[in-house]
Amino acid sequence: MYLSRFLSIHALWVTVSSVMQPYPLVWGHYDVCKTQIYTEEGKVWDYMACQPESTDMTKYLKVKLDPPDITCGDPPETFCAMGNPYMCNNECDASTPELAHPPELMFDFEGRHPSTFWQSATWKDYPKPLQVNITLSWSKTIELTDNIVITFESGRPDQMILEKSLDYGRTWQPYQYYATDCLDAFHMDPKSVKDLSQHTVLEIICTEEYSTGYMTNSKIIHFEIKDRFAFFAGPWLRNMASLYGQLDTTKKLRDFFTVTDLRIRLLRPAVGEIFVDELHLARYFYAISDIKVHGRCKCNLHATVCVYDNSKLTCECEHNTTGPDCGKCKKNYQGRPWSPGSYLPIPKGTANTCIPSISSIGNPPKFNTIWPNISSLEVSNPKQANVCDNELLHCQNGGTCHNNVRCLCPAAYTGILCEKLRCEEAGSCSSDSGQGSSPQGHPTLLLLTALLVTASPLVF
Ligand SMILES: [Ca+2]
Repeated sequence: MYLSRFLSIHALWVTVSSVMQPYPLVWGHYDVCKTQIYTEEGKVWDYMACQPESTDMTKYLKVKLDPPDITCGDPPETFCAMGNPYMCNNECDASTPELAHPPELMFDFEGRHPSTFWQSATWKDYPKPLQVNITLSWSKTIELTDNIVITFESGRPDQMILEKSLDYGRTWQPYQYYATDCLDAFHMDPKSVKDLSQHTVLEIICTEEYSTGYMTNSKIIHFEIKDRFAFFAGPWLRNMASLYGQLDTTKKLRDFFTVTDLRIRLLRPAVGEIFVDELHLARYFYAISDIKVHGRCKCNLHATVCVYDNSKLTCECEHNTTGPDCGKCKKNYQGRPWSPGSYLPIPKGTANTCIPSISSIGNPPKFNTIWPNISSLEVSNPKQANVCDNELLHCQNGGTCHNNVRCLCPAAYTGILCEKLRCEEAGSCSSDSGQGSSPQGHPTLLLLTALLVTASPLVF
């Protein structure tokens, strides 16, 4: 008795299911999916929201160039030196390793001098535009966690568009336009990320910040992820609770930082002058020494590990979820609708584990029938089998939780958490049912907002 009380008072955290990983400052914890704890009931699992560590995603991508033969050196050609358009005896030769500039040199280890870089053929077909698409594909949804940084070895392009895809390259949306003259190139007023705000953070802008010509020192182009985070988390990203809250409740914001592919569309090389020097077209080309993309596998807060196997990234799903992004419940764990984990409440979040299917733990419940006590069934984890409680698994729409096994729903509602309108199930809702007074479409959002407000005082 004494021992059990001792254990319950000093809850003993014994087993960590996942290898503890150092977490980047920018995202905080969420590095453990579950731990075993001792309670008076014995050893049970305690589940938390979790996500993989943010890492260098260029190790896992496939790169594709369009046109495919746009890399210089086949046949060998000469080009002018950076900064000296009249020294045009540099050679690119694809068949000589020391003189070749293949695409993989955009992703190799940098820090050496001189830099290694990919280079395009020169603009010898002027005035036909010299355009190159560089597509980076992960075959997996990933979430960007840091700025995309592209380092040029040539001058930065006069016109460029960074695009993203969320559907493995089927459709593309612009992420940011880059030009020496936004109005002229894209009919857009030039803007900087600093001109945006929380309310306009998703606006797609054209920036002139990164396109100044040939002779300048800076070679870098950014797509500013951190500046966008800072609208919610403050300039030093200290108020992460605020950012997490927004990501949890605003799908558009979460999707903004999520990609399966990126595409760099190089539309016009650095000219640096008003007119193209037609006598020295070997001055004009694109060369990129490095591309940085930091992010993590999107696992819907149901995994800390993302494995790279057979050239493919896959989440190692916990919480009885499955699929490449842990986007559905495992077979026999369909006891309630799948939902992503939640960052809230800070710092451990909510796992939203999939629970055993009703058919797998006994007879399906009927309305007005109390479920049998689940702990008496053959369920290995009584804690996991909770259908509702007063902390995280709230019954929705005014329902009350009965013995943690069933929500008693108001007459108009049904579903395991009273999340569905009864008329909807019967197909007899009038057109305005479910609107207005019913929060049926957004119970999670309301719950999260409530958690957010109680979790910490937030400054937006
Ligand atoms: Ca390189």
